[in-house]
Amino acid sequence: MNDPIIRPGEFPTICAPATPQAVSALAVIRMSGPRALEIAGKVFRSQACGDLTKSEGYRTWFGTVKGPDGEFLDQVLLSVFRAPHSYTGEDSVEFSCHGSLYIRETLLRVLIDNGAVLAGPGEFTQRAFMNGKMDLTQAEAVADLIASENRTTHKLALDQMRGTFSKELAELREQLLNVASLMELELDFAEEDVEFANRDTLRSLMDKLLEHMDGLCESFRMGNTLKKGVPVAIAGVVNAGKSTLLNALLGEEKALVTPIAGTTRDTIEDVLVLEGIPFRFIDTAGLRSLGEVDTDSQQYIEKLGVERSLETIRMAPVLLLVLDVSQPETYEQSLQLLKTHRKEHTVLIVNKIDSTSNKDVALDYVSRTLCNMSVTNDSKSLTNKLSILPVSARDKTGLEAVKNWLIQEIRPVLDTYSITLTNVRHYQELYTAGQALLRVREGLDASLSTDLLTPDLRIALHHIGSITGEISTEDILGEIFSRFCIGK
Ligand SMILES: Nc1nc2c(ncn2[C@@H]2O[C@H](COP(=O)(O)OP(=O)(O)OP(=O)(O)O)[C@@H](O)[C@H]2O)c(=O)[nH]1
Ligand SMILES: [Mg+2]
Repeated sequence: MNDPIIRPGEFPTICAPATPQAVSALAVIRMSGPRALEIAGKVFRSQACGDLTKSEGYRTWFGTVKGPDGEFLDQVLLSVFRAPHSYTGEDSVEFSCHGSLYIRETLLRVLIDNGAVLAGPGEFTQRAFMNGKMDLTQAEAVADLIASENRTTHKLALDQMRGTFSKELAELREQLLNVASLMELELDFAEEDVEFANRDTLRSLMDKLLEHMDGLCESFRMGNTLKKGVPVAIAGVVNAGKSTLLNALLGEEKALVTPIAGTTRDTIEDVLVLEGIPFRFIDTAGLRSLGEVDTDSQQYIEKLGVERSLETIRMAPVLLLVLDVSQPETYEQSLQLLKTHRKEHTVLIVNKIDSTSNKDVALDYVSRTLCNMSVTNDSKSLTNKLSILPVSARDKTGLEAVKNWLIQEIRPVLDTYSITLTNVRHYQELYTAGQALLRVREGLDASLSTDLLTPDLRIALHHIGSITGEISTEDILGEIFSRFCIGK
């Protein structure tokens, strides 16, 4: 009865668990391929359904499945999908059985005994790609969707899965193809020295394409930032309470806190998701001028920490500048940092507000110091649109205002990026294509002949095509789908 042999010329029928390998109320086992209904029909019995191979698609049947010796194994629900209206584009079934490890493994074994093979990682999605149900970027987005942990990464994956990015690429490719075919035509008529592609039109088209690709590559930086969390540097002079603020925001004792100035040496970071936006808070070493120090002294370590802090502040788009309200003598030094390190998104955190008897007076004093500095420095931008938030990191007051400020600052920025390139492979391909186009653009300026321009055009086309999978090699496919989990 057993029929493990794959029929010649046929894609094997694959099966795999789609739910995790753990005891649960229910488990799902899926099977896809030309023989999915036939194999399922051998192990599944249902009075209502009768011959499963004749079942229409989008139907769910209640019935039983049997074990290797024909014994009753479980009661299940079996969903039927008929090609091409299934995830993979092939005939597919999904068994919802009880989530015992024994039932799951036995059911899989019976399916394999009857001719199915165990799927590799991502093989269902690979089939969907092969059958034209989605292009490569969409298939990759499925893996991102499964891995998404918050609303932002979920939205990025969904946008990509809906094909927004693919559509944009397809347009790019189409325009390039038009140019390339005209130039290839010129090659065919090389003897006659004709110009089918007007060089001025070509030049402006190249400029447009390059600008477009630049924008996409730029959005990779943004997309990547989003995946890892928007970097938020917590900076200020020593002892201002930066580490206490980090701990209070994260709700855990992540960084060491002591009354000793210069406690934090290395940057310490962790991600916190606020209303779906991942923020990566980075606590830095307190900034103070250490001058010349011996390389074998303790101070040297602190100096290295300070250098690292400055680098972090430079890279992060958001700055929480922490000021210790109980130390007015540090105000100027703290506020000087606004001059040197102000970001587009900066907030002044007036910390240790618990230590003042009159909060309003203290805040007013900070504001006045800031205004005075602005006047003396002739730099009105210091106070311009700067939010000042009173906080007690120790008592955990004022934190909601800090979180709200972050959300209000960053959400509009994220909303402007509707199409975001987040995948490093896409970025590499686009970048290489862009480099090739740049060479074509330079070649046009140098009035290079068509036969010298076309190779780079072909390279650009090849790389754009390999993003969506129009041009794909086995190696690329193997690498992409191996990152999936089994059963997807
Ligand atoms: N009263 C009061 N004390 C605070 C507050 N926040 C921090 N402190 C105290 O200030 C001291 C320094 O706190 P840290 O969080 O280590 O300061 P830091 O800015 O990280 O210091 P460095 O890493 O040395 O630059 C500790 O004794 C904290 O308990 C606060 O809101 N109120
Ligand atoms: Mg610290």
